[in-house]
Amino acid sequence: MFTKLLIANRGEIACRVAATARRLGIRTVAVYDDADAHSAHVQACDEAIHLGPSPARDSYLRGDLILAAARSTGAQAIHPGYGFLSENADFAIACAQAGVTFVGPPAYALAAMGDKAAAKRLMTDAGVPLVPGYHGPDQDLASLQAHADAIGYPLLIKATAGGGGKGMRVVECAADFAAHLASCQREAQASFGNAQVLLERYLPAPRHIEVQIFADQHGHAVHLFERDCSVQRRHQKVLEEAPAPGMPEERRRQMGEAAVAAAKAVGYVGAGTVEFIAMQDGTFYFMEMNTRLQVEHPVTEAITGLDLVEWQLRVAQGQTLPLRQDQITSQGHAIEARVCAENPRLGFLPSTGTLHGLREPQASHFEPSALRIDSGVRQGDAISPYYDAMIAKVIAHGKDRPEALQRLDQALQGLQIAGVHTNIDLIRRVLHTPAFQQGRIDTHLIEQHQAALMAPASAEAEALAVAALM
Ligand code: MV4
Repeated sequence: MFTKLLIANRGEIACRVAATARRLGIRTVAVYDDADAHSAHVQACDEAIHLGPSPARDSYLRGDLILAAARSTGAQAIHPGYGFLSENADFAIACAQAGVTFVGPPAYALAAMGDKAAAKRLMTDAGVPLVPGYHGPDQDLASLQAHADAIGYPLLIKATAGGGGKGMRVVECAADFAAHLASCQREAQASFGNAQVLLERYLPAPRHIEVQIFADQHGHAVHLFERDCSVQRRHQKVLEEAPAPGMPEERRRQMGEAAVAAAKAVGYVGAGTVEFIAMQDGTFYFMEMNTRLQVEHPVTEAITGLDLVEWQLRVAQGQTLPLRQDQITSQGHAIEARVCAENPRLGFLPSTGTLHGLREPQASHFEPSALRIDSGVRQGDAISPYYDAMIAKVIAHGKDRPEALQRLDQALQGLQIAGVHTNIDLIRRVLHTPAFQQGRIDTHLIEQHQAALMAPASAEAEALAVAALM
């Protein structure tokens, strides 16, 4: 094992990685910007190095400063968390050149999966199912229009350098294609410095089901089951659960095998997520592969009882995977809610300010593992406009889905936050919709229930909420 790890991130994920490192006896180095000098992640680590001012490009995205911090503290490895430098192939290469272990996949896998068209071509060869579409090199209007007409409408134009919903256009008919293509290419060029696009048949109201995979440096690859992340708002996930509601065992096996085939096709190493979209009839297609540990990894940890950060650290040091596929099992149901500082009544505008109050619900003495709260902020901290507005991830586990949902609802009711607006009320309303309760979920659920989810709370409920804060 390496003896010192630099954590190139902030907030809850930096705290999360530090907790596992501490448990394994690895010393930790935090990095921080001007605003984070006294933050939770700095206190969670043994040492800390200041990077620079607050915009991430001057601090958490400065690979050169982060490598200098690793050198000056003697850290042998860097865990990038998620976001920031976690999927940056150039940074992975710079780490290798500096003789520091990057706790993540090899640069070639980051590059291969970062290009969504190249990733899809790889998957075709590996026999992983793809949405009918065009992922080739032709990029002129006439060729793309011909490919689009052959695929049929409605179709989607996606930036090959995009992902997570950025740089996407739905085209309803052939006559609209040229205008949407031009607008998508402009946005792709401006956002990613790359105007390349791919075309796909548009699938209405799909489910987002992703499979957690792990691979080691010795050619072994396994999956740790799936997560259903369909409940989202404008591509921001709101609720994530495992296993996916209503998934038959046979399809779980097929998706798991497809995800492992995807990982093997790129020679993947480390933790990864293979994202599929699934139709209501169960048909599923490869969407993209995320080459990092994801925000929602705790639901997988809850059902498998495994520590994914520990696996990442073991794999990064050249150890073989701790378990074979037949030794990985799933128990019960887990669900995570992302509690964010935002104002649903103001179009989900980030709600910045001081977190005057933060009181977490108590875990049960009898079922301590039924509730987990991952947070990187404390009472009195500022919620700044610079970074994402997530205050906490609340993860509940139960013997089955109804028990997990009930425990999450109860935990959210007991989570008291003052000083900023949050989406807690919205999440609890989603949990109470009959569609969600029955597991009839898709990516349009929040949109479809917009009116009921956004209606002002009754005077009585408001009064209770206010009383609870006093
Ligand atoms: C799609 C789709 C429908 N048809 N592709 C959005 C994020 C990116 N990872 C994939 N996305 C989609 N791709 C085809 N061919 C609908 C979505 C989509 C979506 C996917 C997952 C989670 C939420 C979503 C919300 C809107 C659209």
